[in-house]
Amino acid sequence: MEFFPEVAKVEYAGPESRDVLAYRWYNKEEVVMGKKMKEWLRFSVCFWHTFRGNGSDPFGKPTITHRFAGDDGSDTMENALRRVEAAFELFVKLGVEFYSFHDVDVAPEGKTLKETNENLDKITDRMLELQQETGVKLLWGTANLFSHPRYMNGGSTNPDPKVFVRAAAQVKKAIDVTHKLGGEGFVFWGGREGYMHILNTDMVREMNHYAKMLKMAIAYKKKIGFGGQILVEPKPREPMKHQYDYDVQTVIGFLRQHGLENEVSLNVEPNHTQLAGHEFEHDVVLAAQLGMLGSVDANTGSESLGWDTDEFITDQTRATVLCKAIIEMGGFVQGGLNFDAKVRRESTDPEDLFIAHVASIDALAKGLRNASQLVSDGRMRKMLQDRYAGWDEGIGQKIEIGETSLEDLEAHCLQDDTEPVKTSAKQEKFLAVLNHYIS
Ligand SMILES: [Mn+2]
Repeated sequence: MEFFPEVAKVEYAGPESRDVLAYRWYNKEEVVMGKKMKEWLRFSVCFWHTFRGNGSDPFGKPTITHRFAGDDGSDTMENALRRVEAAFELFVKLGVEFYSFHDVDVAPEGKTLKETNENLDKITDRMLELQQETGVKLLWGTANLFSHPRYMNGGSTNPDPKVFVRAAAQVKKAIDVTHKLGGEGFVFWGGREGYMHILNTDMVREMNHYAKMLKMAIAYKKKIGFGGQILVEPKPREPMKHQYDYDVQTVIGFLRQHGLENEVSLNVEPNHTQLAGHEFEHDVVLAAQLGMLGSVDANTGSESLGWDTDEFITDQTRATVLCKAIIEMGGFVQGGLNFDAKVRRESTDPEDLFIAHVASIDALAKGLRNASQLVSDGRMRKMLQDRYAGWDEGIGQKIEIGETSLEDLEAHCLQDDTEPVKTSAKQEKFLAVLNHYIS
């Protein structure tokens, strides 16, 4: 059975094409800077928005009730099995190599944990067969510890240990099925790991409990021989008023506090970065430069809105700076560009799902082409090196290698008490040069 009969397989048609269901820039086998485009970009479709998103918002009921032909909108095993078939049809038609999912996206929850686990086993057995039939692989799996009412006060950070125990059982099972499916990662996104009010919250105790959960997950991963990376996904707020995984710098501090910095990488989502008050690319660039960028949830937000809109990236400048960071870190090892993005509530045609993915895949493919020129020309790198050139010699170099004390620097200053020469930061020149690579 065909689940999306209105859409054919999306092919590369070249830059002259004006077809929104063809790739103009994403030619997956083409080599760019020594690697195939598909190896640089490692595109992944997320299961939750694409197959479980129904367009509902806090003010309105679902607008998208039938995602694919034969979707009866129910949360039954029969519909869940149809849904995974439809999902793999979409992955193959888009030509993406990877997908991602939460446990509860793919299989209905039962009345007991045992029943829930049995449902998950059945569905993931079929997913494994579909992976083998199509060659599509699992980028990462995750446990949803935020939707069910039991998690309203948190999963790993819940004041009630009984909820922590239930969350741990769910994490174990989700790691098991991720391992079975050969997943390249397992993500912790702490949507409810935070607080709504500081007066009723023991922050340090909650964060320590969260570290305990991560440590148990790492121990279990090693015990069963799961080779995927463990990832934490920062987000500052929403649904909670404050979330402990605020941004990349906060999470790295937390990981180092608990000795987890070599065991856990970061799954960075630009829309979350924007909610933390940073520029779109800030967290991607920082995590990449610190060697902690495991994967990216490729999406963007709207500056005019204060919440997580999970939009597909279509902007060329954003796509280019994102790909610049990926090229400069040498590409992903086990991560990729996962479309944690959704079509709008008002985009109700099945083809909209395809058009959205094609537009973003193409924007990022063009971004990769732009960034490869930018990086290989080396102009911007030279401008950056020149700005810091003082640190490569003399007193700057001595400070960097730790050979100076405050007394040394006072003596140095007394010897040469001239004012530092004012040096332009050249921001406008950097932006002008960036634009030379965006066409
Ligand atoms: Mn995400």
